[in-house]
Amino acid sequence: MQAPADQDFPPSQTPLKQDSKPSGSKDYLPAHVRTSNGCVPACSSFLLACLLAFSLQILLFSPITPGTLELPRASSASSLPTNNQLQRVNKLGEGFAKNPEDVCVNKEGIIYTATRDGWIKRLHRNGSLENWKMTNSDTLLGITITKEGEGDLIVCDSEKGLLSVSEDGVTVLASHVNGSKIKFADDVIEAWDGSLYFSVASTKFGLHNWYLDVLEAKPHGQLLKYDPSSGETSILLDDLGFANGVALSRDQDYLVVCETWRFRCLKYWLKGETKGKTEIFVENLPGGPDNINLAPDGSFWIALLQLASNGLEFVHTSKASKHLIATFPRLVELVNGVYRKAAVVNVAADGKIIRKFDDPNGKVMTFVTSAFEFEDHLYLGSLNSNFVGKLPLKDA
Ligand SMILES: [Ca+2]
Ligand SMILES: [Ca+2]
Repeated sequence: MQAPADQDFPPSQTPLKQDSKPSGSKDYLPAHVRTSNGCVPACSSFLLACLLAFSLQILLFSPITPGTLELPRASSASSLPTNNQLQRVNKLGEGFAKNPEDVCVNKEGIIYTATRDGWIKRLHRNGSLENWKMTNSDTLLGITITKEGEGDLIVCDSEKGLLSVSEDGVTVLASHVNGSKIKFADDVIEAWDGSLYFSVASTKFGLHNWYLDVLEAKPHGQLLKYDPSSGETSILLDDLGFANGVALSRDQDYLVVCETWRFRCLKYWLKGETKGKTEIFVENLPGGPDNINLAPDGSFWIALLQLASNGLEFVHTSKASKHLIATFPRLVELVNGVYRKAAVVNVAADGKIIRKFDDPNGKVMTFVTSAFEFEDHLYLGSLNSNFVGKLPLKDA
């Protein structure tokens, strides 16, 4: 507010009004805050104390020590036109497949998924849905079928580690690495030699707190290898930004591992002169990559998560906001965009994005976590659906 023209006060000094006492008087206060019993200063102090206590509470009880997250920049990939294709899906097993995070199809065309109620479910070609094997776990994530779609099913359990599921039952293959319990196993793939490559999304946070890893934005992810001949598990890569989907190239000369909150996927070489080295496969994706699957033509299908809500992107560069949200988990739903839309991209073996399918306003599908191509159809898993989506690719 501007002072009247006939008054000239230094900017730091509040003008005295007519009823004010002279400066230096013991109980001097501007008239607008002075009261007869002096309760306003007490109230101000109380409010200040409350604010300090609130801030301290947030800092002391915040479960994260945040860094800042670099959100994807505008690019040709982010400007791929929206096309509502994911709104065209047929809903398989609707009502009987709770949050099917990952989907795969075996050689005979039987669809497998691991659901939140602990069942490994199978969808047969005739449309029937079978509760196949019970794992007694509500934290199942990525799956794969061994022997190129003809063997057993391998499942990542974010509590127990790596499980093998066959007609004979459920076996834990790997639960520890270097003496530590494997936490948050996320996705797995088998190589021709029987080795199982799998990801650990976070060694710090669990499945139910996964978004805290995004808010913290410090790399706690790993790529592990299980050797079936020795039964040993080893760490291949550390310090990954939420290690998620894993897939092998068509020739199995490299493996791709997704780093969700880095919006990129890495290529890890398994053969040749560059064996053991990593390079970027695709970066600046228009969403956080979740599961990835090799397509029959040698390209890859990657499900993308909307990690930031529109208009609330600033949260990811403000440490104070991150502390506040991490302390009050209900706020997570507000800033997390995964329940608002869905997208999958098809990326060529050279890392170029070929096409994108989406549901831009979450009308039919949100939080799509997996896309698996089989016989000209895409099978879609989601952490917010009670069905497996089936999309015909021929006219998409
Ligand atoms: Ca998988
Ligand atoms: Ca995943």
